[in-house]
Amino acid sequence: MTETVSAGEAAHRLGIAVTTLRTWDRRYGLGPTGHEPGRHRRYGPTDLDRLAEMNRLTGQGVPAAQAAAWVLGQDRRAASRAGGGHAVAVGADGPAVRGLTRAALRLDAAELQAVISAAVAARGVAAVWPALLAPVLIHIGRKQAETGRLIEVEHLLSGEISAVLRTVGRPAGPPRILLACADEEQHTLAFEALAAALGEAGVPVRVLGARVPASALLDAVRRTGPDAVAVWSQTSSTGDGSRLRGLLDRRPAPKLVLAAGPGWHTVPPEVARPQSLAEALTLLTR
Ligand code: B12
Repeated sequence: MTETVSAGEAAHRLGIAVTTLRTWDRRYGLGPTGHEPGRHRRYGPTDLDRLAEMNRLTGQGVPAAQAAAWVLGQDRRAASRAGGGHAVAVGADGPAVRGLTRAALRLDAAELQAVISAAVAARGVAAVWPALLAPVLIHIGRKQAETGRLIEVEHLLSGEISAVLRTVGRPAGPPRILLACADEEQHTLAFEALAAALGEAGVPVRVLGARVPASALLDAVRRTGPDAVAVWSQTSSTGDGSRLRGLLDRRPAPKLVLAAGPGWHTVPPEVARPQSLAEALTLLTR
């Protein structure tokens, strides 16, 4: 059976007053769906999602009437898409992940930009990447693999994420950390997030970006002498760990070499293998 909660519990979960909840119901029709007159109002998961969206929008300064119209309109858009459109199961992930996934599927660039920049401004990249951005990318990637479609969604979403991550300030000072994607690796977002999170932590970093041949990476290491080098591989075709050997063999070798991302295989044992943004941050800021 679907779990439903009382108005008091719903308000508590959203961090708003019960009176606000009742006002939204009375004025804008944002009450529990399927409510029978004379019975207590019980809010289900969809109702809570709608209210969370309403709360988020009003929290960003959108007038309540406009926010309600948007939330209710989104419901209608979702209903009209059912059957013909794309639905992505977001499982246990919360309403924020669902909302952003839907905005991506609608190719709603303005909404993507607004939501991602508000989230990053409020909570920082180190929190928003694992809680919101990575789950949305993973859902969309899964759906893309199932359908063979949605490449346009991946491109738009990636572009909007990159644009927001680039707005995070980079601290001054000589970078002691070098980040690069492996040769032929075009998936850059995780390292864009890592660079931004390091920036938030006040750590200067040099980022070489996508598709860095092993010889170019070695040249950059020779020229800049970083303490730590991290290389990202998303797919196994770019994750031949033996190519990291050159970094370990050069003298002086960087104190720390990281192979990050799910693509890596046959990685030399001296190389660290962080499994998350948080773990990479800990290793690099130690
Ligand atoms: C966005 C995206 C793109 C964008 C990239 C834009 C950019 N600037 O980065 C574009 C459109 C360019 C693209 C291109 C391609 N992509 Co693509 N893409 C993705 C997508 C949706 C997200 C990539 C990403 O940022 N991942 C990073 C995080 C969000 O995901 P994750 O690695 O799975 O996260 C896990 C860990 O890595 C860890 N983690 C998460 N964040 C971080 C951060 C750090 C620092 C660390 C250490 C760990 C960590 O936690 C997660 C759970 O374990 C993925 C789906 C996916 N699951 O990744 C497909 C995906 C990676 N792409 C895929 C493919 C096939 C391609 C293409 C070959 C063709 C295509 N179908 O699009 C091309 C070629 C790219 C190339 N040669 O490099 C496949 C790879 C399949 C495979 N296993 O080989 C995936 C998995 C989607 C799918 N169809 O199944 N892609």
